[in-house]
Amino acid sequence: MILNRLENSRRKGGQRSNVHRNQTSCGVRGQGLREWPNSLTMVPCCQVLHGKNWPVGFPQKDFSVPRKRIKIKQKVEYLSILDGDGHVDAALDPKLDGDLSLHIYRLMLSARLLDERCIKMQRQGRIGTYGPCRGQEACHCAATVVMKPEDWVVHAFREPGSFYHRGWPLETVLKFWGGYEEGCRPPDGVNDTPIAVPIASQIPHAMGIAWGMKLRGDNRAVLCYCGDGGTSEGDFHEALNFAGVYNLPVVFFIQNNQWAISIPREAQTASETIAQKCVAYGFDGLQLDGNDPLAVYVGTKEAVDRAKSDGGPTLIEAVTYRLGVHTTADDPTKYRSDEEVKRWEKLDPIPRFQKYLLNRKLLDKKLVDEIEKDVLKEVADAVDRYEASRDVDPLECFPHTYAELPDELIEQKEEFRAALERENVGMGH
Ligand SMILES: Cc1ncc(C[n+]2csc(CCOP(=O)(O)OP(=O)(O)O)c2C)c(N)n1
Ligand SMILES: [Mg+2]
Repeated sequence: MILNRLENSRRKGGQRSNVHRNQTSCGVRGQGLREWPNSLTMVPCCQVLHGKNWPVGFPQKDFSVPRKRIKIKQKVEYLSILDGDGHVDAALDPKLDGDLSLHIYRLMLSARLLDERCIKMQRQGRIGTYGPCRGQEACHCAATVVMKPEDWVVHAFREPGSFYHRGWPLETVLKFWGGYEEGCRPPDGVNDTPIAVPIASQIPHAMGIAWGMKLRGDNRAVLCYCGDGGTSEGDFHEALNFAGVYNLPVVFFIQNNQWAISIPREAQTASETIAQKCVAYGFDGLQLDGNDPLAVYVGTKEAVDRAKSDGGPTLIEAVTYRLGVHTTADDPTKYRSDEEVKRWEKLDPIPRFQKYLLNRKLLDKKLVDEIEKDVLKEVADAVDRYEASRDVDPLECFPHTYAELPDELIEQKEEFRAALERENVGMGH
C-alpha cells in the first residue's frame, strides 16, 4: 500500500522532491504521504488515525532522549566449593553433618552402581532402552536431599538417586526402564512425579504444582529437573514466565551435561550461560559446579529457602557432563572426542567427594568398601525383585492413564486381548 502511494505520487508529477535525504516517507490511511525525520519512527498512532494534523506538538528544536544501560536487578552468580581434586574452600564449606554427608555419598554410589547394572541388563535384553546418569550423580543426589517429604520433586529421566532418596523401591525404577506401567507410579504418599522422557513436558507441571501451593498458602516448594536441551523447548519458557509473574515457590534445576544427544551445548543456545535466562523472567539465577555435591547442596538449599519465604523462583544451571552414552541406543563416539570425555572424567564427582569425606575423617578405607558392598547388594536384591515381578498381564498397559478408558482404547484393548488369546499369551506367561 505504501509503495502504491509512492508510485501514484510519482505519476502525479511525481518526483519525491519534497522528501529530503535522510528522511523517510510513510503513507497513512486517508492522508497520503507524510514525511518525518528518521529519528522519530514511533508516532502516536492516535494522532494520525484521528485525522489531526501530524505532527502535533512535534518539537522544532533538537532534543535528546535517554540512552543508557538498563540496570538489571536479577542476580546471576557462580558457585563452587570443592575443587577438582576434592580440596574445599573453607569459607564456603557448609560442613554438613556426618550422616547427611555420608547419605549423599551413598546415594551417589547407588545411582552409579544401579546405572552400571542397568546398562548390562539392557544389553542382556532384561530391560529396554536405558538413559544413564554416570558423571551427573552429584546434581540430583545433592539437590533432592534438600527437599522435605511435603515438598514436590518433579523429575526428568536421569535422576535414579533422587528416586532412591524419596523412597521409591529401586525395582520400581527398573520397571520403568523395563516398560512396565507400574514404573511410573510413585509410592503412596511420595510427592514426586515419575520419569518424564518427553523433553521439558514436566516443567509446566512443576510450575502448576508450585502455583497450587501458593494459592493454598502452603509453606512448600517444588524442585524441577531438566536438561540443557530442555531449555530450548517452549514448555521451559512458558513455565518460567508464569513462575516469575506469580512469584512461585519453584526451583528449576538444569543439568547442563554439555550434550542433548549429539547437539553440543554451544549449538543449544547463544547465551553465555543457561543460568542467565532467569533475567528474562524476572528472578535470580545461579550457575554452579554440578560435579561438586557441596555447591549443589548449598545452591539448592538457598533457592528452596528463598522459595519458601515468598522470594520466588530460582533458575539453577548445574554444569556437569554425561560421561556415558545418551541412552543405550546411542554411540557418542560418533559426535564427541575421547579427549573431551577424559577431561571430564578427572572431575568425576564421586572420587572428589570421597576425598573430601576422607579428609574430614567421615570416611575411611574400610567404610568405603563396606558402603560399596552394601549398595551392590541392594541393587542385586532390587534386580531380583524386579525379575520376580515381571509376570504381569500384558493388558495392564491400558488402565493407567485415564480414570475411564475412552472408546478407542477399549477397542484397542479388546483387539489386543484377542491377539493374546490367539497367541496363547496372558497373565503369568
Ligand atoms: C519433546 C521431545 N523431543 C525430542 C525427544 C527426543 N530426545 C530424547 S532425549 C533428548 C535430548 C535431551 O537433551 P537434554 O535436555 O540436554 O537432556 P539430557 O539427555 O542431556 O539429559 C531428545 C531430543 C523427546 N524425548 N521429547
Ligand atoms: Mg543435556
